[in-house]
Amino acid sequence: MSLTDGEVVELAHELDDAQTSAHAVTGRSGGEDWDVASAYRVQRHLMSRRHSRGERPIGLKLGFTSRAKMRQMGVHEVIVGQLTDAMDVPDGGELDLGGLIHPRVEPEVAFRIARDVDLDDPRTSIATAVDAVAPALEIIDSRYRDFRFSYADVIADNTSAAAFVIGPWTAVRPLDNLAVRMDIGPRTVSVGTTGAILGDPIRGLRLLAEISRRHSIPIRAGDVVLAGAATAAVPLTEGTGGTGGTVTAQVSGLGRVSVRVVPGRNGGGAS
Ligand code: 0L1
Ligand code: MG
Repeated sequence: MSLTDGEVVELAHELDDAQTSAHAVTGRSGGEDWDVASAYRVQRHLMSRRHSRGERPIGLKLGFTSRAKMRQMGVHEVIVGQLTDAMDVPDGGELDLGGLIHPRVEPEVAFRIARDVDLDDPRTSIATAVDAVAPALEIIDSRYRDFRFSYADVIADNTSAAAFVIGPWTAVRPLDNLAVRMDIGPRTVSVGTTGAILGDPIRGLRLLAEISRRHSIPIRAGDVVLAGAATAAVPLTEGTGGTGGTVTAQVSGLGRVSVRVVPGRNGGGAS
């Protein structure tokens, strides 16, 4: 089912308000899915609203990149979201939980895109546009209550994107089997390998180009691309030590990236 322009605008405003007020909403599907093209239209409208408030687009992210997560959601395609400078937390900096609803953190790898990618040229290989890779952390924060959403819902919600941290950029190298570990404070909370990201994170770039072409999402020089999670996301709650500790991801051969989590200076906080 395709949405009307009015429905697209209404849903984008609802999701944007949920994000700015840190209050969760219910997905529109009530269990039934709606069409992916409409979902990317909602995402586009949502992002143009954020851009008009002064946020600058600085990259893209892939989601549902692990086979296990795809199976769990009954889908066969990754999803693409958009990053802005407001989501960018410096390596070693602070993540304020105040404006977030129920954040989770996941260890990732990131690509840096050196030149604009011409998505209309069938010979384009986005992998050749990558000039550096880095360890990364992504903080996801679904605007839907209890992270309950359909495939289209989560695309409309900009794939739960909330914040990200990029570690030191380093020369491009094989990424198909690097050990990944994420710690919160002294505790290791997840371990995995970059192979969990589509067998090799580089594969995500071709899928990114396909989806970006289909839904008119530009890929520009200087963009950061989050390739997807190497392990399950971990809630930033008291129980995980994630409301006051330092989260560190270590990717073998790439180095480490960290962020200090500070509980809700703006009065809110993880629930
Ligand atoms: O980055 C991701 O893989 C998350 C995609 C959205 C699904 C979720 O919120 O768990
Ligand atoms: Mg992610």
